[in-house]
Amino acid sequence: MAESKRYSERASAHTNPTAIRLFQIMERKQTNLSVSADVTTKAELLRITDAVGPFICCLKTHIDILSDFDHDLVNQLTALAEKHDFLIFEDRKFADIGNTVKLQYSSGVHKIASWSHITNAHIVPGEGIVKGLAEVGVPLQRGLLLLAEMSSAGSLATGEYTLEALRIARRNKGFCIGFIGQRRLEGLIPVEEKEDFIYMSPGVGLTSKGDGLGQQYRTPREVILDSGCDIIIVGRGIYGSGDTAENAKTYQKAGWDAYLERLKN
Ligand code: BMP
Repeated sequence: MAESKRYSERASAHTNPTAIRLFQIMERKQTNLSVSADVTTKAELLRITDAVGPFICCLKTHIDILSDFDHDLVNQLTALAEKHDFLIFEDRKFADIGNTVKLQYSSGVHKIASWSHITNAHIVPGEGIVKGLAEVGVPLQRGLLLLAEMSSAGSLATGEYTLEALRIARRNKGFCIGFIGQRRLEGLIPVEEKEDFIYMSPGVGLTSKGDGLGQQYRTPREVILDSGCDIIIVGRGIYGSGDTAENAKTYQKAGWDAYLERLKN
């Protein structure tokens, strides 16, 4: 099972170039932390990114919430990704038919595919969404995550829906590198030993339990050790209050300690 292997071992066995890079960065920087910088100005996003850069394997963006987006921002984020050695994950949550998402991914104001190493999609429309995104993402060697579960209260992504996400990912292995979810799913459906999906899990907080709008938080230990996920995604727990870099360091340590503990089991 992937869960009991080191990230470096998983890097050597993987076939998707983005997944390989991600695992290598995680091992090199000893971090399974992804920061979600959900702010609305370019200056604030760049400030947070530079502060957390040394402690993360991946920066998660919501590029459509920026009120002053321009392509200089993309250039600066790309430069910071090179400076600090992390990947960029645009949390676009595509949710339309294959032909439409293909255009949304490649074109428009944001041209997501040109700069974002990883993006994600809901499976509500069926497998065509993955096929459409793959036409753009595969030639660029990008990776796709499917939303198998959500962290919010009352989420409808449960049961058979969640299992279907796993089945779709298995049929589209070259491009689907993993899931946004709350726990590792491989135990629910038999998978081949060589299959390796990355589980990135949002809804992570060390102090808060929720936000009053349905978000539910678990600790890094619950996510990595108890639920077998690979990467913790932390937003307001890091940039919400206090020293952003210090907070990132704290979450990096909590996530990595939980991973080391998991390897011992
Ligand atoms: P925060 O840690 O501040 O609650 O932010 C969580 C981030 O993860 C947000 O950007 C949100 O869009 C995203 N997210 C989530 O919270 N739950 C999910 O199930 C999927 C997400 O992408």
